Amino acid sequence: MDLKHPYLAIYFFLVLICCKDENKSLEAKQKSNVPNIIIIYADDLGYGELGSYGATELKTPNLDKLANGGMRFTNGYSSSATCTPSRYALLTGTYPWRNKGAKILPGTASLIIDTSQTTIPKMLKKKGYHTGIIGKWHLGLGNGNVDWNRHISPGPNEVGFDYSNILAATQDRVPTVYIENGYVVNLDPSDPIEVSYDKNFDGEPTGLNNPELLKMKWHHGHNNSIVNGIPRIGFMRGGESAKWIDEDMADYFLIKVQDYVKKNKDEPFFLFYSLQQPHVPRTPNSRFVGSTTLGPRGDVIVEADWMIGQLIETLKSEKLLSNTLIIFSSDNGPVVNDGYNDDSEEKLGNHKPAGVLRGGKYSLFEAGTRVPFFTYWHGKIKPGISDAMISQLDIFSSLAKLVESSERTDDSVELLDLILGKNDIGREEMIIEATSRTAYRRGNWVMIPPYDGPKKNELVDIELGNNNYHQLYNLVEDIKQLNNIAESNPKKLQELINAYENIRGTENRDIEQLELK
Ligand code: NG6
Ligand code: CA
Repeated sequence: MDLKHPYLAIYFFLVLICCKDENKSLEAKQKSNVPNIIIIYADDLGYGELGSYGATELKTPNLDKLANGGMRFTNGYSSSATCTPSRYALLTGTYPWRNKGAKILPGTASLIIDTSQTTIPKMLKKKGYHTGIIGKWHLGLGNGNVDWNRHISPGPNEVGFDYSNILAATQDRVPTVYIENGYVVNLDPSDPIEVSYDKNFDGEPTGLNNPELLKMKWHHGHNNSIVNGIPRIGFMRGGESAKWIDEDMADYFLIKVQDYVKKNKDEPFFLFYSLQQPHVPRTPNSRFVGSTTLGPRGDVIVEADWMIGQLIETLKSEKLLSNTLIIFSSDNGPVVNDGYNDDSEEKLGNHKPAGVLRGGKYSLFEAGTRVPFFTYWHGKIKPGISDAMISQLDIFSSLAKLVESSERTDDSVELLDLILGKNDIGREEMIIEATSRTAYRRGNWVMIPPYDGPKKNELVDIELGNNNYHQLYNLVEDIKQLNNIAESNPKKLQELINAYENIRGTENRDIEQLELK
């Protein structure tokens, strides 16, 4: 620029001021135009558990209203058949098998999301969102050897959440306390918490040794420390005043959710409402006990449904409903007996948690990862049903597009138009995962490589998908995966193996090829 020329310099100065102002007003406009975003994430809710997905033995009116009033996906998937990997993938937009740490974690595990890694809340924060997580975390906390009596970090607040109020791992794992922004809630410093997954603390009762103290009996695992009459995984001592009451947990988180919405209603907010139901131990509040004929497992699904109804009422009364995009899904498929004798098997009756699908939680068959998945935006998304393939991985890039962020991740396909019901084009292929094993879906085809290990987990009564030969299914002709057509379709099989290895690498190939006939 020739600043020797005074008029030219003034001109550029004016242009600069103008542009700055324009940018500012654009930013302000964008801020008010983007919707609030709420992801509601159930824990172990299967494909067949909602009325809108065909359930007949229990009623889920609030979730059905959203599912039927929005885009309901029949081919919506979690990334994994267990919790931690699915949550990792959802928040980071990255396949869980790329991170060796993304497997079911004990309550003392370190944080598995790198604090320099991109996440949905980080991406949204850059676009002016306030971000919060309320409910289950299960992605690890700290860097090893957490002192539960001090500030616990890194955790959700270090990977993008402005506000967090969480349970560290699962409802069945210690520590059984709420953690708000890195601090254990209601902790009395004179009664410090100690946690171990290796050995019990001297003199403390356990589920194994003190069955007389139990109000819920364990079936497998779950026989360490006893909290609130329920035996857990892991040992814990102290922190008496901070221990949660399981039957109040849903109300506790709902109140936090409602407070969060009210407090942040004037700015765009992103809320990850991470439900603990219907994971074990199933502990419905007394208001919901007996609300189904299915025992506690059915009752907590109805409880969760009621909580969502209350959240919708709050959005309505705060006049936020038409400016809030809601995404609902589940972290993995269903399991009936996951370690406690809670009548769930005895009272299951005609309820089919997995719907028509084969397998369940922990399984490479469809029920492991194909889950309820719908989007709702009052007045914006036209009600519809889509058979297009969508993974929870895709939420990252789709939300980025929605808020005009240029961030994308390699594994996350941008499917904003599908999510908003503007087209019906889903992803073409994906890897699914179940306890470190992976399979591949493309179009209507799914290929499961050979795996060692039991065909069935007898304790939870679920077929895992393991076999010593390749499996190939056409999901449109055979949604139940009963006819393995690998042998009669060698070309198709090879095509899928190649495509699978293209993404997954050949890491598993030696075992797999060995078994390939
Ligand atoms: C398993 C637990 C199961 C559940 C699961 C995690 C035993 C025998 N089983 O190890 O009860 O807690 O881990 O579930 O301990 S998830 O949904 O968080 O992945
Ligand atoms: Ca789960």
